[in-house]
Amino acid sequence: MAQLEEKVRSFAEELFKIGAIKIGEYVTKMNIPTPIYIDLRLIVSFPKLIELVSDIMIEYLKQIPKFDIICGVPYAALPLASALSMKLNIPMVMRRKESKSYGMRKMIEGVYKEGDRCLIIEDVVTSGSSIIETLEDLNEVGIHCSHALILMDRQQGGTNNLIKEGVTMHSLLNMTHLLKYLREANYIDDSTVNKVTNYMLTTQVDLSSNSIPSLNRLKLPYEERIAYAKNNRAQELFKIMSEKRTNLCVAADVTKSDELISLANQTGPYICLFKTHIDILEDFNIDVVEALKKIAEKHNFLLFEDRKFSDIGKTVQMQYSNGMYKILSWANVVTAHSLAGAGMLDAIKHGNNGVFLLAEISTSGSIIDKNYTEKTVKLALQYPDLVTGIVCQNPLFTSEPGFIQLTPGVQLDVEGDGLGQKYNTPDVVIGNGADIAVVGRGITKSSEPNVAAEKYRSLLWGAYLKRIE
Ligand code: 6AU
Repeated sequence: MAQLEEKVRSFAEELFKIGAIKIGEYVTKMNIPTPIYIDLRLIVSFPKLIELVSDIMIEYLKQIPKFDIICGVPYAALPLASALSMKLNIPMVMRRKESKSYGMRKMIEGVYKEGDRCLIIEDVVTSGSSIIETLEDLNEVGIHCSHALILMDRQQGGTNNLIKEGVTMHSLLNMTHLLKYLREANYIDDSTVNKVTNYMLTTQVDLSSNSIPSLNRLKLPYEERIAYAKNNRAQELFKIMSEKRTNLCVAADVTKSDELISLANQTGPYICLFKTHIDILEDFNIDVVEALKKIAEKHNFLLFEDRKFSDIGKTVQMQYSNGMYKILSWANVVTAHSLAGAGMLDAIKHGNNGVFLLAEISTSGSIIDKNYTEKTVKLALQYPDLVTGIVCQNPLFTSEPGFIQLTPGVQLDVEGDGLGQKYNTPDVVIGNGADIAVVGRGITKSSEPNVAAEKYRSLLWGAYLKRIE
């Protein structure tokens, strides 16, 4: 047994030496930031290491009941499963990641029969979700699996999640032992051990609950949410918001270019987003947006055209790029309605830009219902690279810290505008989940927009600090 432990220790050290263990700021497959990243795909380039791993695996097999076939979870575990299959002379099957679009659309390749007992091989387990996907495909064709042999258990809930599926997990190495061996070899220091241990304990993934409690966006500071955002503009916004200490977007709904430019100059120091309805300008000229771009750069905010695209993809594409406003050439983010569905989102995907999808509207008598709102949120979450956030009035996606809730309809001491608009105070909207609040007439109608902007910024920021406390 001591000999086996020495082999496992040397396996851990080798992993570090080949660069398969990375310490720093990374993100896991489930989009959770992590201070340690383990990339076992690298070991395909080190045959001696595969040999060592297969020897250790064979030792572990003594604890596992007999099986008829082996299946590796694609892709990282495939070379390990092949090595084991050859050493033991036990056949292997392979699970496809996607089914073929031709032929028999089989998910499991290789020879097997109903009732075969299978051992699943996996490299790293966090939640166990990849093993569960493989298990489902194997079960579908009548193959039974009750044991999985894995190289590395991150100890973040995988064991429990798999037990619920009837699978016992056997791991060669777990995070506790990995940290111990690396510390003893002086590859890492005590502070790394503490940081990773603390992370492991606080970031447990329970696949049977719909949300991950530690990922409540309402409680996370903006700077910590950068790591969860997939859309570049969302990342930029979180950065600007943290640096400038502002979650204020001004809605610059004015009809003259010089007024628009003056508003940008006056409110610039206090905002993260400058929102326009460019088509309400009576004297539009492309120079206006050139001027706005310069002010945005000077004061570090993003330009946001509230175009509320809603047509078929092809038309939206032209509305976005062409015409006299050439929105794509200057707006960093835009708004869109979700009613045309995924095709419209595919059509407006452009480089770095971002979209806020409208899931709720701030007017009384709106005909948007719960079903539409839920479908919009679902659609938005399917486009994390494109969607910066969601325009809404309620905390609809609290377990998705990478997306931004943008809430308009904010003004102090006013309940409505007589045309359907409903207002809430900064405290109320931040309490209702807003990450960025949009203030229009509360600022634009003030005799001193700079003073009003600073007042709203300070109130909104205070409410946010209270929320994350
Ligand atoms: O503060 P106000 O009422 O002067 O301005 C609110 C701004 C306007 C609206 O077009 C916009 O916010 N808006 C939106 C957005 C941003 O899409 C959605 C919504 O539900 N309500 C709303 O007022 O520029």
